[in-house]
Amino acid sequence: MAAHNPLSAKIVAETDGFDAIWASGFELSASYAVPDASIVSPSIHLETTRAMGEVQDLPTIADLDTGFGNAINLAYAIPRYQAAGVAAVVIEDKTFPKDSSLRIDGRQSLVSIYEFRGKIAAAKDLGSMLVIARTEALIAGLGQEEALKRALAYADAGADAILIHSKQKAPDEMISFCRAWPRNGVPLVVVPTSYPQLSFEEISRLTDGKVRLIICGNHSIRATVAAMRHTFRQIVQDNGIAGVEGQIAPVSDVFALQGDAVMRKMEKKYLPEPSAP
Ligand code: SPV
Ligand code: MG
Repeated sequence: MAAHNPLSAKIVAETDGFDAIWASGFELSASYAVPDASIVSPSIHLETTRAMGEVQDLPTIADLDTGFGNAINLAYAIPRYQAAGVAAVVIEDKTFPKDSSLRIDGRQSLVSIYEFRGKIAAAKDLGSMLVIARTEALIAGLGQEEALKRALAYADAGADAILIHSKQKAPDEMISFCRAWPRNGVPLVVVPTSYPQLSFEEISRLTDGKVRLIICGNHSIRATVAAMRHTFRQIVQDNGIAGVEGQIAPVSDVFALQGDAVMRKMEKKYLPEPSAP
């Protein structure tokens, strides 16, 4: 499940049923109210990813987009994300600066297979986390043959898994790619934002079990936006805050998410009463 800050990561972790945090570039960009187009600075990206890991224990999958430039930029980034404690990184074969895959008429240009293999090699050489190589061939409209060619080359270059992204409203091209994928030893990853009609079980069944990771790419920020809008409108409409009281989290819940229990223990231990010896 996607997260965009430590609070959302913590809420993902406390929801029984998710295996990992998706430190989504789309969500992080949206949380700064800027496009998902390599605009958020790498230092904010790294710091937010690190801070997400600090408050909960699920593995974090870092969305490194294009790797902040070429293979050299990525080579410098990888040890920093390793030190930040991430379990896996996703790198995509778009040119830097990237544009959002979901954007209608977005700028979708891809680097050469040769160049992207260098990025996979850098990520594998300089870190020990899993490297998920993401091809945007279907997003760029290049078709299944190109997507398979790229994905096979990325698997040969050492990628631990392949993320195949599609923004078609029907899941057909994703399913077709997965069925044609010949490397059962290299699992596939999907982000079903555009084809939400399939359950996770259906995705697994329709892809012959080759999809082993399903990323809910933006459901944390979209839930947040919808909830805030609803609450704010009602407050204005009611000309008061009483009406939303039963719909929003109690302050005690927010205290709990802030780790109040831990601070109380520390207070007892490290802040003795003035009268105590
Ligand atoms: C993200 O969540 O940042 C992703 C998935 O990369 S998508 O927005 O669908 O490209
Ligand atoms: Mg992204």
